[in-house]
Amino acid sequence: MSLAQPPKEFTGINQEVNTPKTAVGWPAIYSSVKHVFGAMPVARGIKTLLNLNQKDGIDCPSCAWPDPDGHRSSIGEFCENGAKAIADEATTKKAGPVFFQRYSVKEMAEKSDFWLGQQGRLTHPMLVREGDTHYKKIEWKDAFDIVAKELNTLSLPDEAVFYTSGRSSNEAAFLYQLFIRAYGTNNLPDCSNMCHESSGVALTETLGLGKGSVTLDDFEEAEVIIIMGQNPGTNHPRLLTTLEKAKKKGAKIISINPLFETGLLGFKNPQTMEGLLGKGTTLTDLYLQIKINGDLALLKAACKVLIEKGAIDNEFIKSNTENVEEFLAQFSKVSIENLLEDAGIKQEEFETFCSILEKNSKIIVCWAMGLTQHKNSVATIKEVVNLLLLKGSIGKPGAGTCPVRGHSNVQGDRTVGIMHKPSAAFNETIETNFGFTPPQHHGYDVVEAIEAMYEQKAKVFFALGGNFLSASPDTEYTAQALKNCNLTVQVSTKLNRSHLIHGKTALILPCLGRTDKDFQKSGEQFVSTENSMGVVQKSQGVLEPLSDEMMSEPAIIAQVAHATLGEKYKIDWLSYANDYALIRKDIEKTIAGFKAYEERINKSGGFYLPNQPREGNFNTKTGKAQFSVNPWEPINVKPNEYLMMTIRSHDQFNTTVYGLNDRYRGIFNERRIVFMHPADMLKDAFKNYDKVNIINEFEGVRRIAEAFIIVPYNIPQGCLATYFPEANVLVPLKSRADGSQTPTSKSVVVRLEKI
Ligand SMILES: Nc1nc2c(c(=O)[nH]1)N[C@H]1C(S)=C(S)[C@@H](COP(=O)(O)OP(=O)(O)OC[C@H]3O[C@@H](n4cnc5c(=O)[nH]c(N)nc54)[C@H](O)[C@@H]3O)O[C@H]1N2
Ligand SMILES: Nc1nc2c(c(=O)[nH]1)N[C@H]1C(S)=C(S)[C@@H](COP(=O)(O)OP(=O)(O)OC[C@H]3O[C@@H](n4cnc5c(=O)[nH]c(N)nc54)[C@H](O)[C@@H]3O)O[C@H]1N2
Ligand SMILES: [Mo]
Repeated sequence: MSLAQPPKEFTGINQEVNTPKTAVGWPAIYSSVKHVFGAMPVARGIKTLLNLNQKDGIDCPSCAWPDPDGHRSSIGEFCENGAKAIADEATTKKAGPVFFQRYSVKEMAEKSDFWLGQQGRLTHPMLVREGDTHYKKIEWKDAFDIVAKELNTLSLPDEAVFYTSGRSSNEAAFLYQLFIRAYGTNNLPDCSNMCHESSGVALTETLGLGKGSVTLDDFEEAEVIIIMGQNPGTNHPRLLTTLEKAKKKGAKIISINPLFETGLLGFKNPQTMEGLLGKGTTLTDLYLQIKINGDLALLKAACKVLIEKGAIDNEFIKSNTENVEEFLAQFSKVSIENLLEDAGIKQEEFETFCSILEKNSKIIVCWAMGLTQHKNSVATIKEVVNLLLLKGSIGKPGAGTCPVRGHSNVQGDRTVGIMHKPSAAFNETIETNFGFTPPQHHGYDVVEAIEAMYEQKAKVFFALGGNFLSASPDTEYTAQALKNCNLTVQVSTKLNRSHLIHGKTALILPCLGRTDKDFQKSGEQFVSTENSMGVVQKSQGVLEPLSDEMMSEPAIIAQVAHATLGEKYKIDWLSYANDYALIRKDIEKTIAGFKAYEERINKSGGFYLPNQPREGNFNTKTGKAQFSVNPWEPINVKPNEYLMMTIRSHDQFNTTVYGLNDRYRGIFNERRIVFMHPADMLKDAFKNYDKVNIINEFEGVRRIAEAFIIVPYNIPQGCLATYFPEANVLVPLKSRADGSQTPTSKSVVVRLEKI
């Protein structure tokens, strides 16, 4: 049995065929209450919830959707899944030294991800060495010495890899990258490489900034909002409130998704009487049930129609864009019928789609992982930009790009320097401000880091948060990569599988989370984060930490830096840990847009970072927005194969499993399932709930995910869906998005074998 994957045991599926037509409402309130008060005493629960997403409160760690700039509801500016994230972090259960004495590493690895997450907060630094069966408690000082010694004995700094997950604060992330660069490497893979990297690349190349261009206010002015490849009912529930408002102001909502996701169909706002007692608001006006990866074909077809009908903004195109001639020239050879066939969209629905686009010009396109995790993701997102440019829908109120970020500070981490490909200008600023020459050559991203560890070119793996093993593709290969390391270090709040599949020596360093109070020498600290729309805001914990032995992320990083580099440079590492204002001061010196950081962050609600595309300015080489030509090439799927997407259930946060249900999709008590169209089941002679193994053979390597249950579902023919991380073993490390290297976890070619 492989211990790198969750156990292959069934928990007993229960499928509700009639899935709900509205999201949230009472069931969501019930679920929030159950999770929060199941994990902690009532007073602690109430205190945490009331502070969530309030100005000066805790920035919810669950997603990066922004909070309203103006009024915030005093009874609760949070959602069901925010409540679950908080319950997970603010639990009073502890996984301390006694817990680690009780369970060997092997015993823990045999447990499910759900079980691992239920064991409580990590409270003490723990160490396991080669040959040990159990993690043992270690003093902090000794832990820092182990890291420093290992880093200082490597022949080159590039033999170390430093991962970041998107929950870290700006302060922690800035200090971390400063230490890593001073140490001498750009090996800074981060969760973004598996997430919105494709958006960053596509938007930088076309519009000059790798971030979205809209604010929440734009949603109230928009005429059309397109939601592509995103399941906000589960992953960004507060977006539903924004959509409801937009809808009431007359916006048309178009959803493009292979599944009829409940959250996109209807919404019962839990903060209004009407929402709780009435029928709720119907959200989507036009639902296009696209085939997996059909988006580029659909967008291209729509561009062709808009051009033919003359429904484009010639004035905008002329003054703001480049390459339009090349872009237009491709359409003589483009066949709409073929594109629609590939996308799986009916002619009639396509015409409705085009007529909505034809008549309106204030268009916002939102997207998430359904667009970013394919081979052609960068091209697809560039096609989104093409469509918006044709309509003049960028840089004006009510219109623009909206890549909806995942982790609550994934955008901020990048802004403050977590990047494996720093620009020459960035390196220069580091040199000027900190007196050392940072490495100029680029470092590893996630997939390159895995390869380097596998090939033993990298020997130390350090993670600031996250669950690298389970989040990464090709689980078995990644497991071997981690096992090959001399040292793996995890700065974490909760137990996960990356603690159990580890290097020859491994450390767990327990840190404070967003909900925890953080006292340092200069007094109580706060941190700051940047949301999906570029608003930087304060986050302050309100709960007493469960143990005196937990350290904050900035303190851990400062200590590691001090132990490793000592006085090598004129940087007083430990002073940063005493007072985070000093880190903010250095962020202000180094990163554009943070002028008067300390003053502005202390103002209620925070501040917006500059965003040129929002103003209609494009920081590309020529100062113009770029049209691009993105050829459509369907993925080669043989007759006995399927295209499979790996998605999130309603009861998980990435690799953290909160429960076994996926309520909106009608699935209860099971995660090892594969959604399949009944006609495909008939074709392959499968019956409901048959058990299968799923196989991928990319580039001749056989990958197998054992023991899944077939669930009949309304999904396009030829397409399958499974949950991440159970199916990550099938995602080939070498199958990546062109231009961004994001693993193609939404288009895995597989076949099924009955067991
Ligand atoms: N509660 C909760 N909140 C979260 C997270 C969580 O796990 N739980 N994760 C956070 C993170 S890090 C992220 S990145 C976001 C993720 O947020 P999402 O991107 O919404 O998450 P996924 O479950 O990956 O959903 C992808 C959606 O895209 C659709 N899809 C898949 N392939 C295609 C395609 O080819 N075309 C189109 N048009 N649609 C497609 C799927 O049917 C699904 O609805 O959420 C963040 N928020
Ligand atoms: N097949 C497939 N794979 C995917 C995806 C997919 O859709 N399909 N999605 C990808 C995406 S979008 C992402 S973002 C990645 C996510 O990859 P990661 O960010 O690496 O994974 P998470 O599951 O979010 O990490 C959870 C762990 O973070 C730690 N943690 C939580 N809060 C804190 C904190 O405040 N500080 C610290 N130091 N640690 C903390 C806890 O120990 C917890 O166990 O996965 C990617 N992998
Ligand atoms: Mo993500």
